[in-house]
Amino acid sequence: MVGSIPTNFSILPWSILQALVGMMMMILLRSSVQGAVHYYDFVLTNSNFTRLCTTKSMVTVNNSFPGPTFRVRKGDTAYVNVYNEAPYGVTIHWHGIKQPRNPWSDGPEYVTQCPIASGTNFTYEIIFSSEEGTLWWHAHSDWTRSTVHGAIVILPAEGTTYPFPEPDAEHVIFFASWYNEDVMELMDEALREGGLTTLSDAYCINGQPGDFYNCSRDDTYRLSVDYGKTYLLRLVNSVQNTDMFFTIANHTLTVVGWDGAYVKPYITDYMLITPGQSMDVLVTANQTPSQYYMTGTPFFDGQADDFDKTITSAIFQYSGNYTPSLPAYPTGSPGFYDIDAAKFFIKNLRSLNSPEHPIDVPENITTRMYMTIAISMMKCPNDSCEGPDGNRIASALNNITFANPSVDILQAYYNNISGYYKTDFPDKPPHVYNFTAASLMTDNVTMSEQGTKVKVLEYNETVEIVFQGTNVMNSGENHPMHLHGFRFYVVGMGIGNFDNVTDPLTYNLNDPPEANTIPIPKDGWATIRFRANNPGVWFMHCHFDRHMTWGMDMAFIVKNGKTAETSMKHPPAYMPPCSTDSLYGPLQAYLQHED
Ligand SMILES: [Cu+2]
Repeated sequence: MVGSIPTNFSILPWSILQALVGMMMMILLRSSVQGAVHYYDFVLTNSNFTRLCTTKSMVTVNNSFPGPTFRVRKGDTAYVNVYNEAPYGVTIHWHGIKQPRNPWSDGPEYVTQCPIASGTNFTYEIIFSSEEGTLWWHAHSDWTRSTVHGAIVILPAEGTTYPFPEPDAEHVIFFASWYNEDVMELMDEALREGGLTTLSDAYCINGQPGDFYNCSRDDTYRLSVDYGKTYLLRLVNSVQNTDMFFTIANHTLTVVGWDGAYVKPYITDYMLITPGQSMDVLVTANQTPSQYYMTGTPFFDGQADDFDKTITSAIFQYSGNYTPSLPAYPTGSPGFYDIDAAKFFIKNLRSLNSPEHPIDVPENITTRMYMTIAISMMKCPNDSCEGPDGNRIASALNNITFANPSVDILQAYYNNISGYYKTDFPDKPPHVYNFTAASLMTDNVTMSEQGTKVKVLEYNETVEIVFQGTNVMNSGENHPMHLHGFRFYVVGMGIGNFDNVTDPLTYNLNDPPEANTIPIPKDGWATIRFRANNPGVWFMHCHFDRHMTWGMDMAFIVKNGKTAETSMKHPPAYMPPCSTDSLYGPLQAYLQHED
């Protein structure tokens, strides 16, 4: 059974020593691990890619954009050896994989590890536990996620099957952004000047912008289908800063999975997927054989109107003999600003909650947090930044703008090294005001405080977080909040300021969906619950990269339980040292010290 699962990319040759070590580990692990063990090599290199008639050098894994998909079964373990031949330090995150007791391999830079320096390598141990469906991996340092990403397909465990009829075939549909310029340089410039970030030039499906862009038609991604067959499409959104609507002209979609958990089949004409989310959807090729566009359309609900207003496409192409016409365009695709369509889609997702896929929603809550999400500002020396009044544009959770420490929080916590983080992340916002008022530009709400603050949780606490979207800086928009180390239940969602008397009465505790990334509604709230049964250090942040780098982040420390099985694993023999920085070093800490 070991190594029996095919991969769609070539695995680089192992040295004899590595093979021997691997065999020994397999023998050792077979007694304790149920699933198979997989080994992959990721080589990060700079190479040339051309889109929109523009050629640039960018960092990818194994020279592929998107990077390799790997396929495992529920309960397997994978070892991924990352060789960093990029010119700067990088880390990789295994998005949505809980990594029980194993924060050492989670990946966010300066939270669980320091960057893998250029010219060195690091092996991640990825422990698949309850996840089933589609998840993904991506770089988690600065904006390298833009080009360093790929899908993870997690099949049902051996001897089990999908909770729906076996599809005839399956394909990954991977959304990403394309920038004509170097993304790291764009980010660097924006952060130095303290203003807005540059918009992307295109969106891509499986690395290709599609028919509606210059110089792209010849390479549009085509999905060949046979009439009468049913396909499982595994969608991932790795777009940098934008939610996407997905549609296939004339075809109905049945959503069956979200973030590596099954949902009750939901039939729809369109889907909404935010950066950070992955969704599984069934589509049957039951229309007149022809060509049909699959489209990825941006969804935007902010006031500033600053987003890339282009549409990516691919072609759902029937095999067989017919006279090809122009592909049909989806008439029911929601518009860029269709906030009702976005809300309607999210509200219809429910967990499967079946005997084979039960849920366990915490009911007796021991830790409650009320967390405001805001775009904010910080003072700049001589008011020299590009934000309003010469301030630096930032973002915050409970008014705290997260700063990366120069030694990662996990190492500082495990080795009891003081001075790199504080444990006073607040349980509620420091000021109460009308969070969703139409105009919120006064200094007492717009200025945030920078710090590296964590919230400490005892093992097995039951946690409820009410996220409160705000209109601070008149910049209300939805924020896809992502939690590492857990999958949480989304028990409620609404518009306006959260009312702690009436709004809990609307909670769904029967079949709330489980997710790792949830869009908090614009000028609204959402409530999540999880059990803190995974000891370690776990990052939580907005999955719009510009908001993440502006500081819309925090971390949880979950303490060990009383037994070895409820405690963190020991660290691997080698962790990347903190002496080497990623391209710009611990950027936010640097910014903090510039004045
Ligand atoms: Cu955000």
